Amino acid sequence: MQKLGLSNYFCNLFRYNPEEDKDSIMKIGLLGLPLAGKTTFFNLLTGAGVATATYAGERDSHTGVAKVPDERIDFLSGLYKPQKTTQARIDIIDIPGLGQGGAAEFAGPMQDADALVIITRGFTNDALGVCDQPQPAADLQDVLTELIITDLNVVERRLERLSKNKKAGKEIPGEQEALEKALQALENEQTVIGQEYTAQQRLALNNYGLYTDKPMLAVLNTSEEGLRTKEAPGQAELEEYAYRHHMPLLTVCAPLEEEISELPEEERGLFLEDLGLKKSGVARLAQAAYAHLDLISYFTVGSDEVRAWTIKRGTTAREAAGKIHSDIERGFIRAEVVSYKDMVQERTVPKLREKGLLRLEGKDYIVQDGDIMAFRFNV
Ligand SMILES: Nc1nc2c(ncn2[C@@H]2O[C@H](COP(=O)(O)OP(=O)(O)OP(=O)(O)O)[C@@H](O)[C@H]2O)c(=O)[nH]1
Ligand SMILES: [Mg+2]
Repeated sequence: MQKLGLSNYFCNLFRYNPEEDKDSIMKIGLLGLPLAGKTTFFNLLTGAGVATATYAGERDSHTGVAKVPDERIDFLSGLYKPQKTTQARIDIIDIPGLGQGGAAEFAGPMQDADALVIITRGFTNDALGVCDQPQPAADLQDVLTELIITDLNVVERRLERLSKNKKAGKEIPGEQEALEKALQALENEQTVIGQEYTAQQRLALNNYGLYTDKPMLAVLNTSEEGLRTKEAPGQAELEEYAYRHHMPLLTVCAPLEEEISELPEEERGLFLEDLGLKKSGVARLAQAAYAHLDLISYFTVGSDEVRAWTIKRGTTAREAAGKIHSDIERGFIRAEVVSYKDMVQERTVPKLREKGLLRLEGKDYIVQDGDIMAFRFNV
């Protein structure tokens, strides 16, 4: 029997293969109209320092990694002083401005995304010739319409093919009904994700990676003044529009916040506070995305590594173990679990054990946000 972590005084015996969890990292696609500030926002999230556009015409997408800030992981790291601390990651894909080619032009990078973040322009910039009064709600609607049209094409084509396949007896259960429901929504200018489906229909739809079947968040990229006053031009309309479409809305001033993110860590807080912001841009996006996608974190701790893992709320202990390695999921015996708040209170394993706060849980235990977990398994 092997153990991962906790009861062995947090010594992680198991070396997982980082290659294996590549697919399980959340991917977020940034999109919007040209010159909305997508690449600037991408730089803010990833620190990648990609050159921003001086003209609308860039056709390459970029991929980078945003590390998800979490004060809990900072605390655990302080406690265990591990050789390595690994925050949760989000892969960010910066997609060029939607232009004449429409959304279909970026099918590759967008299809991969687990969620889409639509950036809207809330600033004017004379040097760039971006002088029109911002209309972020109209811009958001333009992007949504673009996505709806692209999905509509896919769904229509698929339904045509399906009638041929049907004759050949190659039907996926639930597919026809799911696509018809999606078609109806799209024809009414609604998103695919906004409809209700049976489990079977949902499964069938998942194969398509339709754009409007992805969770979406909206970002208003405004000026410094807009950020301070919370009354940027068009902000009220955008708030209303996003609310009606069940999209969380984040307000940023991407270039200014990017500058702040380059300052020494101890200075950043003051500057953010001065702008009326409690957290960095990446922290605000991560918080909104986790809530909207119903994601939570659990932690593994040890002298070698303290690490955050991202899972869907409702995940069982056994499935959560599979995030680390499929062997641990397969050979799962038990999980040793400590709640984060108990760890903050007691701080050592003997104390937790003494108070009965080190729990043994079986495979069907539903992992809670902030759980510190170690797995016993047999392979
Ligand atoms: N004044 C002002 N300028 C901004 C703001 N955000 C971005 N910019 C500037 O606008 C220009 C375009 O920004 P990008 O981030 O390249 O915009 P983009 O959406 O990636 O543009 P495309 O990829 O070409 O569609 C850059 O020169 C930015 O510095 C902002 O909030 N205020
Ligand atoms: Mg760009």
